Amino acid sequence: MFNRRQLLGAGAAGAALVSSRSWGQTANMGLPEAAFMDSAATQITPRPTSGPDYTPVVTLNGWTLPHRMNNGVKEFHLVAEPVERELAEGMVAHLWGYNGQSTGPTIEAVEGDRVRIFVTNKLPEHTTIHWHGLILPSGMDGVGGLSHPAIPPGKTYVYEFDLIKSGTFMYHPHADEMVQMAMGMMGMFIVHPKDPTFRPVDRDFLIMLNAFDIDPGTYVPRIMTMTDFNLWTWNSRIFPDIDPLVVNKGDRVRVRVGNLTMTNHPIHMHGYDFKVTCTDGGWVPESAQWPEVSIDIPVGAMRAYEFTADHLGDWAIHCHKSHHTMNAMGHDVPTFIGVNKAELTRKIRSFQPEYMPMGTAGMADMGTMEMELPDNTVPMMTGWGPHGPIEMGGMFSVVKVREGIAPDDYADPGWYQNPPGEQAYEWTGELPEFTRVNDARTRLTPKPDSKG
Ligand SMILES: [Cu+2]
Repeated sequence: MFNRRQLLGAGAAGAALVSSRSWGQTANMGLPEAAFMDSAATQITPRPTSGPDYTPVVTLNGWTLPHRMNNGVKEFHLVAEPVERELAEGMVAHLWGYNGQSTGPTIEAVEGDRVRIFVTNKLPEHTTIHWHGLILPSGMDGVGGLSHPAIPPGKTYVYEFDLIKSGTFMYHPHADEMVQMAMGMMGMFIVHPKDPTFRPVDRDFLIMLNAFDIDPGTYVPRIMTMTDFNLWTWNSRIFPDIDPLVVNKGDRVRVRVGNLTMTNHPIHMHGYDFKVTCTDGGWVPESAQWPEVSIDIPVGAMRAYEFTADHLGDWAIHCHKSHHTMNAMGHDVPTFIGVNKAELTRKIRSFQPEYMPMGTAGMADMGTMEMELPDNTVPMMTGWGPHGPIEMGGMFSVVKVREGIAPDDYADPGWYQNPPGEQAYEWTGELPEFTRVNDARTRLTPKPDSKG
């Protein structure tokens, strides 16, 4: 029987049912159904009703691939194909992905399972899937030409292996890899522990770090870009449209972050300290864990960290490289801070009356500006909070810790109301005269007795 439990999932930001397509029924009789997702909304997977208990992962703006049981083997069907992915409202990218989306659906199984994964290639060129971090037979490793012949367009290959260890793994092509990964082909592979008492959590979030270089007004990523990407994404999604991480106070929370970009990302979460509990190599023993507030996710690696959600609030979670929390920005813009543009502005306005000088006092005005943008792009810095513009983009979201959130409820609870006395406020009393040292050579902190 086809296991439909995941098909009932309702998203945090609206429900989109998994639909299915048939792929040449005569030729592919006996293949598991290839589920298809047409929405970028987070799909919540219900808890398992048979087998070992585990908390299903929540892939932000993603979904878990349904499977069926066939004589004790868990069967999945991935379809590599061109997809249209909404990176944010107002911006769609033409990517390559799996089963209708980039990133591909999350595969979830349990330690000890045997899995059989059918991979149908609907791309215009050959592909493979490498199962990053999984311990498996050499011929199942998915390196085109090395492990097995690459899968030609229109063909289906079968991968089959035992899941001998639990943890967080990834999948991606290992054939024309540079192009296919730049086009968005990647996903996560979660193996839950067979023992439900091994490091259980109440909430388990999943973020795949990826990146695209898409010129404003265009749809297809520039595949030759190596470092100057202009869209830094989580699960092929950018702020302000990455879903929040909704948590009930007191929950034990795990966040698993994989990095298949070409640079490292220090993921910083406010309000908490936490410890790395797992890498794509396996679980970190408790004696080897140390506290952090930013965790660097190396290229081609995964880090999972855990914390207990004791602190109520809206807590930013973001990459600490400040260029990675911007959208669609150019890197060749000159710096104008401190430049007097009055004369220049007067001259330009004589033939272009609506000209606006920008950047002379920083770039914060970009966060509120309503500039005319080309089709199919998003502002560089954007997003509104309860107290004004957030001035972020790219790899940014919010951890929302509240009281009274029901188990498995991930609906956005809105903005946090700071209790009285717990919010920074304006000083409205007298301001003292500021003493400044005028000597340009000695602009150091003045001694208490020095006079300007
Ligand atoms: Cu980053």
